[in-house]
Amino acid sequence: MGRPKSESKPVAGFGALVQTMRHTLQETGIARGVQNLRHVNQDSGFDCPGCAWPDPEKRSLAEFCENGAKHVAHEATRKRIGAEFFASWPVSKLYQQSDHWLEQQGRLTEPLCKPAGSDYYERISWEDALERLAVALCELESPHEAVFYTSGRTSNEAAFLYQLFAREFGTNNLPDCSHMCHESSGTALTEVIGTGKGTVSLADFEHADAILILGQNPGSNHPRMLTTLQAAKRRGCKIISINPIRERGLVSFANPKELQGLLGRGTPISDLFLQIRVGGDGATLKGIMKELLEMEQRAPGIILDRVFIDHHTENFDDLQAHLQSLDWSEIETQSGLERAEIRAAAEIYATAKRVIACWAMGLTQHRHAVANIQDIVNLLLFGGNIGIEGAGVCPVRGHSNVQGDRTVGITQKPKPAFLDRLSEVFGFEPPRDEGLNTVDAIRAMQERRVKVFIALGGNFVAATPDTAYTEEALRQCKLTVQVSTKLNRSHLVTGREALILPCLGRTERDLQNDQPQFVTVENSMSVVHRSQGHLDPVSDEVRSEPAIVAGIARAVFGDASNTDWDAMRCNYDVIRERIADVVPGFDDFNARVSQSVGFVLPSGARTRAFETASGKAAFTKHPLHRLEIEADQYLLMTIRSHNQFNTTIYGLDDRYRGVHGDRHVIFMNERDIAERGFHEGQALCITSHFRGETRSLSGFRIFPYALPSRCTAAYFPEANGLVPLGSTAEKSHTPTYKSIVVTLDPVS
Ligand SMILES: Nc1nc2c(c(=O)[nH]1)N[C@H]1C(S)=C(S)[C@@H](COP(=O)(O)OP(=O)(O)OC[C@H]3O[C@@H](n4cnc5c(=O)[nH]c(N)nc54)[C@H](O)[C@@H]3O)O[C@H]1N2
Ligand SMILES: Nc1nc2c(c(=O)[nH]1)N[C@H]1C(S)=C(S)[C@@H](COP(=O)(O)OP(=O)(O)OC[C@H]3O[C@@H](n4cnc5c(=O)[nH]c(N)nc54)[C@H](O)[C@@H]3O)O[C@H]1N2
Ligand SMILES: [Mo]
Repeated sequence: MGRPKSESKPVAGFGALVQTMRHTLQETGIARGVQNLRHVNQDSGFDCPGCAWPDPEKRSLAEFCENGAKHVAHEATRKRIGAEFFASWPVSKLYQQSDHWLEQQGRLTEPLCKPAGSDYYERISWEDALERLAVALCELESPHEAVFYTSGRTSNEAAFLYQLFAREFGTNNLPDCSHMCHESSGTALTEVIGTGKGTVSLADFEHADAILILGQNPGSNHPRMLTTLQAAKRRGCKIISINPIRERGLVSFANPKELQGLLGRGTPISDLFLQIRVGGDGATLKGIMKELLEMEQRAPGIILDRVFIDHHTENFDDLQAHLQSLDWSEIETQSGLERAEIRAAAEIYATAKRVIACWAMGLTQHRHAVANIQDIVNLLLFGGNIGIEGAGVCPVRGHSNVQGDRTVGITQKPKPAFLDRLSEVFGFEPPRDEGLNTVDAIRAMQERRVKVFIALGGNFVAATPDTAYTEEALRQCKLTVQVSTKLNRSHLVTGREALILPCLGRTERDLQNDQPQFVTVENSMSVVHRSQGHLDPVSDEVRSEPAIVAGIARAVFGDASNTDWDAMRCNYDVIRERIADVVPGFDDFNARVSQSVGFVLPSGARTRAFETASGKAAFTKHPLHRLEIEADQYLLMTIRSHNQFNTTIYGLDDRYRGVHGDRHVIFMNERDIAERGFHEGQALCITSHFRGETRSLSGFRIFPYALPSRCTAAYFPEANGLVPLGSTAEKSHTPTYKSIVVTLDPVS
């Protein structure tokens, strides 16, 4: 079924080492590079900005992966751009450049302003920049005309100050990248187990008998997870992968930290690979559960954990009746699998005493994402696989602090108890009405209900759906502000006036009043720990994110705030004390975070004390959704290559999938290609269809690939223009980036 021909070759190995060296030498040079890598994920060092996979308690000297090394090398790059660069590059000309080119220009070094009517960014002093921002905010008729976006690299300290500022200013308009990421996981889990977070720790992977990995490509996006999986495999744990693509990292892994690995000898990862069709997870999971019920009928009391089900769950009978009513042929059609494959998964599950389920964007970015994730929970509850050692749910987060940002208050829908605490501690009445999520914020800008857009990190215009519409929406604003480390597309699609406020990255030393500061982050398994950079800052002008937010607050409130913003800026211990006052689980924050491994935030689900209304975990039944595409239509998923961090493009190759020198490709099954009379390399126009609306992008070349029939893939963010803004997941409102209905036409 097409390429890649080298599918059997393990990922990582020597190649990973070569790439680490290449990016490090190219961006930072050897001295700065080595100094930097020495501190990644170490006790006194900084948290790798690559992903949210936790660090083991016993760290090795090189606790990073090839892609982590790329992220830090590109942040710590010696290349710099300031006012001189922007004097020779009008915004309209920069806009013509590719994301890859923009990334290569280097770090932003000074505050910049694009005045109304001008096509150029110019230098502006920090004082003037903050003053302009304050004036624009204070001129608004209502605080709800401002939107405060956050990307998940932001530290707990900066995020806490940012939400505090937005709420004291008077709005809950705090959308974040999580709306496009794991929102579906949070929504699904909160409903059924009473917490929106995962329930496992890294140590649980040492005890699991089986691990399910759904909709995730750890070989590229969470490479350190492969070391964990390798260790689990070596002690006999079974791994089941569920994915429309046989991602090579899920097939075999050569650990570059071992001699065997360097020599290219891999450890097989998956015992069973279920190559489902796009969106087939619900059907697959229901099939596995139906099979388990039939096994239980044949051997009662062996398969299901009846004691757990009786004591700790509700609605089991409903789900059982629903599963029994389903038709096997429908399950096979909708999952794209044969019953024997589903049975093989059920058999692994049935013989495992402890099971962990991991998932990422392949699950969350679909219309029925919340239901599908709840089916994962259903499956785990069958065997009592929550709240015991070696078992549980593991939504694998993307951005390195996306989970922490939420914990400290970045959300448009804060809980009343959180607002009550904020009010008591800071002495103001925070707004109670729900704010805008990411998709609604775009609509509000387009309709001019929002006039000022501020982004604490990220690349809003490239990450969101419907690029043309979103660009137009941002252009309606009076002022757009980006707090950033590096140039990206969101600096080039501006409101009438625009500001770039350059900030320190994770790798850099942060001094406030000559005192070194550190920040904290929370990883995917609820461990809060410190992060401290050691490199000289890229310029004297860049400021830390907490300092920038505190500066904005000072400029807006003057002396009218009860909060001592300067005290928090000068000493982040003070911010942490306030976090401890407001957010449960952070008692003795400063003392506890000084321990090298940090501390784990409490969660009832981890001990089966489910914080749901009934105190029980809930089984839920969801209809078996039929995929409805017409005879000439395909499903398109938008995925990451091995050489990008979200919208940041490091290179044009996708080594594990065999793509070189091009990102405008569409992966297609060979039979589908032949059926249409297409050929490899042919340029296609892709048109998406949603509620009678169409969106088209041209110039995507065909790359034959082993995908299920009628399933196709293209890269994020190149294909974002095809994602309909209105096509979002039920309940979580996450854009359906992984199931876009498209037609394909040759470009004449
Ligand atoms: N190097 C690197 N690391 C990263 C990132 C990066 O861009 N680069 N991004 C970070 C962020 S923010 C995130 S959220 C994570 C993302 O990490 P992933 O979720 O691994 O990233 P995606 O490329 O979106 O891959 C999704 C996977 O889902 C599969 N998939 C698509 N549709 C379906 C489906 O219907 N069912 C199933 N079962 N599978 C499906 C795809 O084949 C693919 O393997 O990684 C984080 N880490
Ligand atoms: N089609 C499609 N679209 C998607 C996805 C998909 O799978 N398919 N995935 C979605 C997901 S999971 C996510 S999380 C979003 C990501 O959306 P965002 O988080 O908004 O985007 P990023 O590309 O991660 O942001 C990169 C920019 O962040 C800035 N930056 C980097 N480090 C720092 C820092 O330390 N501080 C500050 N202030 N700025 C910094 C740099 O300027 C860089 O250009 O995209 C979503 N969009
Ligand atoms: Mo993400």
